[in-house]
Amino acid sequence: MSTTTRLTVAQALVRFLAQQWTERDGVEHRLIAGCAGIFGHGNVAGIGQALAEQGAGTHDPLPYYLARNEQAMVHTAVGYARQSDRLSTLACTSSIGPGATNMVTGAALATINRLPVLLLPGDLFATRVASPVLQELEDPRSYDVSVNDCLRPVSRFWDRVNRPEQLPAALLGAMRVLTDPAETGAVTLALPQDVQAEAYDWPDELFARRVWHVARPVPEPAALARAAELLRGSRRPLIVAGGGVKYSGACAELARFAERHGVPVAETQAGKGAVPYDHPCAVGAIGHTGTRAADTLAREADLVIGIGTRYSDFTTASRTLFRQARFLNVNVTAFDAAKHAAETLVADAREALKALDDVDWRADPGWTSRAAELAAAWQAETDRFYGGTELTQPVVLGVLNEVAAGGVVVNAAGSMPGDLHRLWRASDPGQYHVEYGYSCMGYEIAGGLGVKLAAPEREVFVLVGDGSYLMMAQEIATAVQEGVKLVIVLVDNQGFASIGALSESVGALRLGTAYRTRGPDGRLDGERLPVDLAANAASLGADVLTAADPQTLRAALAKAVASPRTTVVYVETVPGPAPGAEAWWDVPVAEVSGLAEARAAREHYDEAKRDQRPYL
Ligand SMILES: Cc1ncc(C[n+]2csc(CCOP(=O)(O)OP(=O)(O)O)c2C)c(N)n1
Ligand SMILES: [Mg+2]
Repeated sequence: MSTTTRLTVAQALVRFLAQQWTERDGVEHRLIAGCAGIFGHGNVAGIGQALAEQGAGTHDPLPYYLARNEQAMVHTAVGYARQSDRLSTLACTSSIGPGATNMVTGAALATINRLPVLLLPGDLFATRVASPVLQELEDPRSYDVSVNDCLRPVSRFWDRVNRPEQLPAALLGAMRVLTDPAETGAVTLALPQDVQAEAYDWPDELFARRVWHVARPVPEPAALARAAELLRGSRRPLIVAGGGVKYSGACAELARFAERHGVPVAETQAGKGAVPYDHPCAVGAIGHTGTRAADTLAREADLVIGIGTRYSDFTTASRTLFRQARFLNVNVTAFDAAKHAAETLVADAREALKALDDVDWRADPGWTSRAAELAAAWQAETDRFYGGTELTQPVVLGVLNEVAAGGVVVNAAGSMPGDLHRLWRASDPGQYHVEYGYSCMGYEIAGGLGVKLAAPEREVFVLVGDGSYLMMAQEIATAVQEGVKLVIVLVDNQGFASIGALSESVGALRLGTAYRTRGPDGRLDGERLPVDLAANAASLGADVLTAADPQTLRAALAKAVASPRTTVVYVETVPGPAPGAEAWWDVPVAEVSGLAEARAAREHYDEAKRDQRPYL
């Protein structure tokens, strides 16, 4: 006879989440390892009460992490999920209204990067008994709308639990999408505040331990035969390794396949580290932020084997990079596999690589050796950038690369992702964590916190620009609260170096890209701002060290590594040599303008655009 337990909807939800596991290759992980949140009306009396009641503080089945900003807490969940190869993540609970809409950016970031996060925004009364409540958006056309509907287009699964009876199906639907490699992303369960507190007799099966098998779909035999034929016809193949290689745990299979068949391996931002930087087939970063080695090969390749990549415009150099190639795409998601009119293998990356390994075929030996020569030349160039005597950004990365061996580097926006993509030397796949699907300023510290929670045994180095830091530094307080140690390298160049350079190149005169007071001519080109970011970091509870040259930077980083406390190493960089773009990026320029700079930029733009292809 089935038994029941009487609990509130929120209590049932918390008890259910603590019992969810993933399994892949026989290894199990907690699917929801904890719950980040900020309480207010809409979640304090429901989920807040349920979390308080569940257990004994830090040993709670679903530990609670108090965050400082709802967007940031979703970044933390994303960092956690990515470092866990999507097998484990965090839930995020918010109050209604601004708490919920603050999560929209984090949700978009998760969905774009194909990373699982579970969002639990509070919602209006299902009974509407007291409408309009504080923070309610009223829509005169329909009472069935709340701000949580903003989360629909950025979620891969979205549901509103208007009655207790709806909870079990909503939960199962949510877990299915979180654990499906092809569908995963942000998952939202909007929870009306009155329903959260409502009691119901739940069947006890709801709280049984449940293991979600994370699938490794195998390639269809006919598709495999077509792929094999393409391989056998190729003399100059190039692999483009994306994040899917890492999430599938296919890095060893990729390295073996590349060696056996003599195929150079280029990497996207999400795929960087899939093969060690000094692997004989590694040619490094590809695309607009690519190495000369990879981008040269991309232009000459006759076959591009995309594995676990979504082919963003940075990867394809806005569809100007691959000039002679056909595409063979291996992807667990049919949507991505089909891009660029490719021959498709809709499959798990590891399974597909194992199957393709049996094809009796090799790239032209001249092509393989040329790739190795180009890669060696790029390594020599990296040494030159790393070896400067002044604190330019590449020199900062060089010193950090030396100190950070075995650690994880975290970054997201500004000029650093490009420099990191081209120059960073990663020896294992977990060492490189640059969020470049959404490239969201403010991800760095919050995301780094999630990385460290997921991989406490690793040193986590957060690289953050002054612009990103000013947008979202407050999670330093959360790291201090949790005793979670981060090494944060704060790179101050007085504004938006990246967008400043882009602005100049499109004839926009660097408007609004330097941090300066309003000057005599009415433009933002006056005095340097008297903002002290090092003091700001100290005020949030971090230890702060300052570096003025490569030697003091090395010493400060060593001290930060030795310390058990979250430490910010503050660095003011100087402009200096940095690797330039080897391939284009399409940013449209004004077609008419009174500015000579804009007219010149448009001429360049029109010329570059001629190389753009539809990839049919
Ligand atoms: C949330 C968000 N807003 C705007 C942008 C556009 N953007 C990209 S980089 C950048 C400037 C970043 O400045 P900083 O962190 O100081 O890095 P720097 O460019 O100086 O290296 C801006 C405004 C963005 N990526 N994310
Ligand atoms: Mg800056």
